[in-house]
Amino acid sequence: MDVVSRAKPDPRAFVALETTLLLHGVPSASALPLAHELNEIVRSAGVEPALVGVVDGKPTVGMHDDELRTLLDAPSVPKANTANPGVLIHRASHAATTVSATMELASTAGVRVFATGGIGGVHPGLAERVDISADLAAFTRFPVAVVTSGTKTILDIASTREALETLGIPVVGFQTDSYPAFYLRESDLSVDARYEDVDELASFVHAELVRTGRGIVLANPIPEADALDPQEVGSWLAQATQIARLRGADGRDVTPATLAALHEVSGGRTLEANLALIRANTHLAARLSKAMMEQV
Ligand code: PSU
Ligand code: MN
Repeated sequence: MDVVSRAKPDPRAFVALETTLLLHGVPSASALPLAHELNEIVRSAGVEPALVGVVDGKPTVGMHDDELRTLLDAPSVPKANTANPGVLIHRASHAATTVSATMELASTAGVRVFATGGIGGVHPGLAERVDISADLAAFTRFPVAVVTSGTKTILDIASTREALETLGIPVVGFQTDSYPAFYLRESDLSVDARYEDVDELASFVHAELVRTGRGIVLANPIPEADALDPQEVGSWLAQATQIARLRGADGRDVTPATLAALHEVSGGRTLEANLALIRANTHLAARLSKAMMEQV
C-alpha cells in the first residue's frame, strides 16, 4: 500500500496514535489539546509520535498538526476500520482510522508500537445481531503491539476475551494478571502472561513480532487514582445504552454514540477516566518503544 510515511528515517523510533479516538471518541473541544498532550508524552520518553489517518485520500503515518486541524474542522469525517479505507482513499476523502486501520497503516510504515484507549470487541447486542469490531481480526494480520486498557466497558468483555483466544492473539498484562475493563482496573478474566518491567516486556514484544508477524494486545490497567466505581459505571452504562439506542445508533456509530452518551450521563467522569487511561497507555507505549530501540 502507498502510505505517506513521516516515520523516518527509523520507524522503530515512533509510536503510532489513532485519529478515531480524537475525532469520534472525545468531545471536539478535547481533541486538539489531547493530541498535543499525547505528542508531549511520547517525546518526553525519547521517541516520536506518529498520528495515523487519511487526509484528502492520502493514508498518512505521522500527520502534521495542520492536517489534524483540517480533519477537526471538516463537517464530518468518516470512521475507517480495515473494511473501508480503500473506498475513502479512492474518493479522496478524509478518514479517521480506528485501531484496525491504524494497525494496517502503521505496520506498512514499519511502526511497531501503538497506543489507544481501549480496543474494540464484541458488542453486547445494542442491535439484535452480532456486532464484532474489526479491531480483533486486525491483530491476526498486522505486526503491531497495541497498548490498551483492555476492552471498553461498553462491550461484552468476556465474549471479547474469548474471541481474542479463538483468534490466537497473545494478550499480555503489564503489571496485572487480570484483563482490564477500561474504566475498571480488573475483570474476572485473565491475561496470557504478566510482565513486570518495560525491558522484559520489550524483549518479549520484539521476539513475538518477529516470530509471528502478527499483533499483540498489551493490557495496561487504568491508573488506580483514575479508575471508576463499578456500580456507578454499571448504572451510567444502562442509561447510555438506552440513549444510544433511542438515538438510533447503528453500525460504526454504536461505539462513538455510546461513549458520548456515557460522558453525558456521568457528568464528564467517564471522559476524565478515558483521557487518563489514554495518557497512561501512551506513556507505556513510548517507554516500550524506547526500550525496544535500545535492545537492538
Ligand atoms: N479507545 C478510546 N476511544 C475510542 C476508541 C478507542 O478510548 O473511541 C476507538 C478506537 O478507534 C477503536 C474503536 O478501534 O473505538 C472501536 O470501534 P468499533 O467498536 O466500531 O470497532
Ligand atoms: Mn461494530
